[in-house]
Amino acid sequence: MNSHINIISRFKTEGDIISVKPFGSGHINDSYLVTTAPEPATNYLLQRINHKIFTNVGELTNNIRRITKHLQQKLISDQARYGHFQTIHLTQTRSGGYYTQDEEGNYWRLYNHVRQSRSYDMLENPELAYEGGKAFATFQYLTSDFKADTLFEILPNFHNIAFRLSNFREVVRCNPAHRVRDAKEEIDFVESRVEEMHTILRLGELGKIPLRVTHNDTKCNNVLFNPENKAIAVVDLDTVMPGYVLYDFGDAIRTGASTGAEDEADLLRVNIDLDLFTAYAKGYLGIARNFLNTIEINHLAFSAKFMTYLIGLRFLTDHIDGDHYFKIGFPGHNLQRARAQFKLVQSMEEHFTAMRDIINKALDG
Ligand code: GN1
Ligand code: MG
Repeated sequence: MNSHINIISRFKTEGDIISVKPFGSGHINDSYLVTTAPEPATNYLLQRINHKIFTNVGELTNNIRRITKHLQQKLISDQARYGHFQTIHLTQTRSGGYYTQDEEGNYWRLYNHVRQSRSYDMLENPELAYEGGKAFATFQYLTSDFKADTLFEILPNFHNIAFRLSNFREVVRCNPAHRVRDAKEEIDFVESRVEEMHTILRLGELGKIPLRVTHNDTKCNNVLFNPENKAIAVVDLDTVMPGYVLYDFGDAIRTGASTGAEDEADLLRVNIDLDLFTAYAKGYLGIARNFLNTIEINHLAFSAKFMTYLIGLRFLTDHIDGDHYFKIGFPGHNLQRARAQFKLVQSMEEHFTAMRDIINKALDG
């Protein structure tokens, strides 16, 4: 805690620090909740940025500053409309920047943390899913007048299936951790769906779906809820980049409408939950139907299948590569995650007609 306090002291904070504790379930950065007293002094989220992945911390910070400023301005100018929706923001350092580097070369930043807020690794009921859908649609709407191509592309090709498949095949070919033999079934699963999974990329290349500002990590635990379980903010802004909204919709369904955890070992427990899917789609489309085009709308159900496949593919690639990217809790964790994702893809395949019908109904309702 002492070294953390030393880092925190470089930022312009309010109140006295009471505790600094590991926080959240992110797979990339290290996060700590910093509580302060007396109320209403701000609480904070201290983060050590994984600079092996986010190699350009300056541009990363610049993107976040620009987006959060934009959100803040929109929320202030139309408070009545957005009610309790708010944005997180970076805390300034005493020397005027928005991150600091320690003696070992690690980069640190400090966000405000909304008091009494919480997030869910899985959405437990349709009311939460509805709120989740509203939150990500609101984020998209609020950033719809922000010029997407002025954002720095922090992680190029992030959801580009051709790029991800080419990495995957290269890792399978090199087999650096000798894990290919035990992942045969999963490798076949990937290869048997390759054609269909290029759909969104092709639509983009044909100019049928626009590049917009997208969040690119719309896991349901990136929505903050207040004690009344109303969604109040979207967090984790590292991957805000130009992208297709289908990526954001699909990724949210992957975690927000599954009956199992992202790394559930018992695959019988992993299925698409159509009630959660219905609720999310209603919350989302209530706002987003006003700005999405028909092709985007027609591919919403598919996007859930696609993003679940894509993230499963990334977990599988990292497993075969020897676990260099995602933090793991135990050996084989990435393979277990990949299996859970692929089971969820299968469940979506089985319920695909129902998923499309749900989208169509949500459009009318
Ligand atoms: C990573 O660290 P976290 O949990 O916010 C990853 C996402 C994946 C997600 C899977 C920069 O996000 O793309 O969807 O894990 N972030 C990065 O849970 O790769
Ligand atoms: Mg993230």
